[in-house]
Amino acid sequence: MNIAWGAYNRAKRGQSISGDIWMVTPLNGSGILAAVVDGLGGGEEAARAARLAETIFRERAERPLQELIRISHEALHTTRGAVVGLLRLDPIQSNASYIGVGNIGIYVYSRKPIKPISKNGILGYRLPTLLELTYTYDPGDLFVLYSDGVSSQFAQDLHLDIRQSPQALAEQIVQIYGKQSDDATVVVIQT
Ligand SMILES: [Mn+2]
Repeated sequence: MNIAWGAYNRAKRGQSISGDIWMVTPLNGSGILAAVVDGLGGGEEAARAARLAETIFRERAERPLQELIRISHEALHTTRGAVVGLLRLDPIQSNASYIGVGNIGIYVYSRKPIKPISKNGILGYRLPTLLELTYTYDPGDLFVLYSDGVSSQFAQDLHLDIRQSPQALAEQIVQIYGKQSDDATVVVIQT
């Protein structure tokens, strides 16, 4: 079964540059690595920190999640820092693994209880004891990664059509639940 995904980002009101960066990259064989990175502060400096983490994730996408977090933590010492949600999906094993550091949200539409959480911390400054959560998902489950510029209330919205395309859903969540006061990013992955 193929994975389909969509993503949408917009900068906070009055800014042309978003300090949030998202990434979805295919893995050798099967599966994807997805990330939402929110650089601290705003504008170009925030974006620089977030892009640095994204580059590391993209270039080493096959490596264990904990290693990716540790390497990016070292690399971001010279930046303002960033918070991150990092998700790997393997559709052959129906396996999902997640590590979140800082205020990045993840919500999973699934029949089984799949409720990953992020731990407090900041890449580049203070790494928590890493908590890697793994789950077996059901094909058809829908994963949503989002930055703190998006209200988590979307998950309670029964009027959202979660069967529309992942791209349309990502755009709709940002349009309805994005906060004007922050950069807003949503990545939707349909398994
Ligand atoms: Mn933010």
